[in-house]
Amino acid sequence: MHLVPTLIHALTTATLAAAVTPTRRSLPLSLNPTPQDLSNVTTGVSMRAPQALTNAKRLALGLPLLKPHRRVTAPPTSSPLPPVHQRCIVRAVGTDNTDFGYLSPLWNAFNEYGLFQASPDGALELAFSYPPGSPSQISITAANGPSAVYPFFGAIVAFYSTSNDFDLGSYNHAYLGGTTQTAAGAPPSPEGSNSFSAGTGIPMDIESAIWSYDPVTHALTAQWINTDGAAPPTHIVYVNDSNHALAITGDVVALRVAFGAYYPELLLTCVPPTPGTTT
Ligand SMILES: *[C@@H]1O[C@H](CO)[C@@H](O)[C@H](O)[C@H]1NC(C)=O
Ligand SMILES: CC(=O)N[C@H]1CO[C@H](CO)[C@@H](O)[C@@H]1O
Repeated sequence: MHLVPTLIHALTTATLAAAVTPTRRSLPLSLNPTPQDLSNVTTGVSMRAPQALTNAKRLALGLPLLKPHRRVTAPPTSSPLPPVHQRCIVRAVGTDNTDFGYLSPLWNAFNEYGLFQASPDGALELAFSYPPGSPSQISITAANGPSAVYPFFGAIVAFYSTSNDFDLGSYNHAYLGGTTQTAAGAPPSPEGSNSFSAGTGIPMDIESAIWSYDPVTHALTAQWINTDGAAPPTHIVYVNDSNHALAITGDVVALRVAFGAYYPELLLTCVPPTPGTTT
């Protein structure tokens, strides 16, 4: 998997040498692979109405075929109380109080969430159910997301991460995009189906059960699980350059230093879609 970054790195080193902040290894300035990685593949994945490539198209493009999806059912709950069904839209505010508005249901060019809109109308609507209380390790569906093939608002290990593990001092990170479901508390699922991989043909590991929700404050927070099952620090950042991507990382400062950009850290809330509505 890291052959590809190495190749691209070799091709771009000359142009980047002057611009990159010194780190333990020099990185391209973009969190995503080069746009060339999207060539050919994007023909079937429009930004406005992204759709997964059919296996027929993937064959024609020389991409690996998608595995059939198996529906993962939630384990039975012993709670006698009926589950709470929540539908809400995502509001993003920087830790410095910058208001970024509402998360859009559209993906960026790499099939990641991270486009924002000022109006709550038509914003990305999340849907999830949980036993009464403050749920954690939940998978959340993007009810009006771009693709029913990747229905979960999940995390996709990023192209330039050196491993699947987050830690203080590491810029390792994961994009937020469309994923399939992974089990609560599980380590990254190897090459799980996801929107980024569908758009680029580059397999990446995923986790969907990363979310905690506070029904009182509406706070939506993320918790990554490392390969050894540990729960590292997890922060949400807005990659607010040409990437227009949301990502999670264990160390915001390390990420900023590695990519030479002051990416804002975000606090997300998931609020009722229409003012006054309770769900
Ligand atoms: C990203 O956000 C930071 C913090 O608000 C800001 O300083 C920076 O100019 C923004 N970058 C871009 C490319 O807009
Ligand atoms: C069918 C098609 O669009 N092929 C293109 C794939 O991408 C390469 C590199 O950008 C082009 O040279 C091909 O024409």
